[in-house]
Amino acid sequence: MGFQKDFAWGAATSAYQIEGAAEEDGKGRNIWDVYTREPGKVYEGHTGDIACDHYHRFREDVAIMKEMGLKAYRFSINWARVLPEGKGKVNEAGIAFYDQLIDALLEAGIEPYITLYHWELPYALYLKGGWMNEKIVDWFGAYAGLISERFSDRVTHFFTLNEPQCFVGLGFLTGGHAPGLRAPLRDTFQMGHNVLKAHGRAVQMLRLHAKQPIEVGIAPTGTMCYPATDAPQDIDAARQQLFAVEELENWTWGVSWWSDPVLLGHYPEEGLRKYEAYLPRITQEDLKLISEPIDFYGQNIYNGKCVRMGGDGKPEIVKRYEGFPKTAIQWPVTPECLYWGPRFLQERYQKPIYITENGLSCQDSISLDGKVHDPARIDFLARYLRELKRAVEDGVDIRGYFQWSLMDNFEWACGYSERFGLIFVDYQTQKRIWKDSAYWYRDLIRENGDGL
Ligand code: IFM
Repeated sequence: MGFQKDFAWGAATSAYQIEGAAEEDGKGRNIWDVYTREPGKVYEGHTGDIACDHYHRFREDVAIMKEMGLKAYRFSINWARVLPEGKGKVNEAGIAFYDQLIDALLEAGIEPYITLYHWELPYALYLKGGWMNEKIVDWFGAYAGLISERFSDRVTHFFTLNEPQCFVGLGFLTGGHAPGLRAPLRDTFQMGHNVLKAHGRAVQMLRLHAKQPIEVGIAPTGTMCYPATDAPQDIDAARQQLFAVEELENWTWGVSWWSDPVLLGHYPEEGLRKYEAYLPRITQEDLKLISEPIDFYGQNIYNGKCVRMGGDGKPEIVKRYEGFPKTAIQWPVTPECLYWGPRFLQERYQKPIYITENGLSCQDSISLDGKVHDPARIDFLARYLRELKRAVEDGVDIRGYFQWSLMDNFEWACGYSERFGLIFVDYQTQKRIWKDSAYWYRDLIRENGDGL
């Protein structure tokens, strides 16, 4: 037994990271359009103004996906491209772009998976307080309604938010991402709560405007945990550690603080105690909205911590040995996280799972032979996907896997210095070159992962 026949082998991208066309056809600005212009914020002053020029080259990109044999493609809508002010007047040219993209995907036999929010907060809404303003629950809801209204005749899978951990944490707590604030803790908790309420409202609005039955989920991130040994106490320690809440200064990075309210209808007790002094008023009505039922659970998984049960009966993180393998962006290579992560998440949340992102950045370049050789990516993916397959074989209901990323793109504060793609993008010419890993992934999809 291996991956199910209709397993969604996919790749993912996000709007700001690939689209470019930052000021075309009536698009409004978002916080990244503005942030990237501030000196010193992004590596060598890079911006997403052009990025992979996907806005103009999407047909070529869909042709690549088709050749790769992708079954599914996860992309985000650039909120200010369809609603330049974030609300109110619709930009039909923006809608037309996504209409064409969706049609091209369907024609190529690729299932579109839409993410509503992959960090593209319209600047006009930011000026009104953005995630701090409770009205964003309705703004995001209206936006979700519009997307459903226009696209759900052809698209049946939607994710509300990508990685609230990052866009609240990096954007508003540590300030390394747009809009680059270090807001007081109390404000960040308020924001987090608004974010979750906005998710709930979006779920309602997606369904309300749907033209056919749709499936809705969320795509958070987090560092997974895996046990040091197969001993039950280490497994239990890893599970406990995965769902523990973080220390106050890192609070956004936890898994349970975001996912428990969505899936279980309450914030974790441990967090309510630890963060008490900073929390906003949380009502039963809020929790009901936040836990509006969803159909599946997405999780972005890149790495994990090795955990064992300590002598004091508390989970203990095992120190990595010197020279532990890591990717170009310095993230540890820990394939086990793709077995234990989905397993623990499904135990707790009881939903089908999609791995909504997984991948790595490498020091890719064009070799003398004109090709891009990336053995490290192939090795990484093979190791990780073997673990995912093991999870499937042990009964974890995993419906799909989205490799991050289809092509090299704008890696936020790192600009174009990190390459996460299966497809190499030469930013001087916008030429797309298949990396060896893209061929490898194509072959893997053809055999439905059997050879892993
Ligand atoms: O590029 C990002 C993506 O936008 C969100 N998840 C992690 C990726 C790699 O850093």
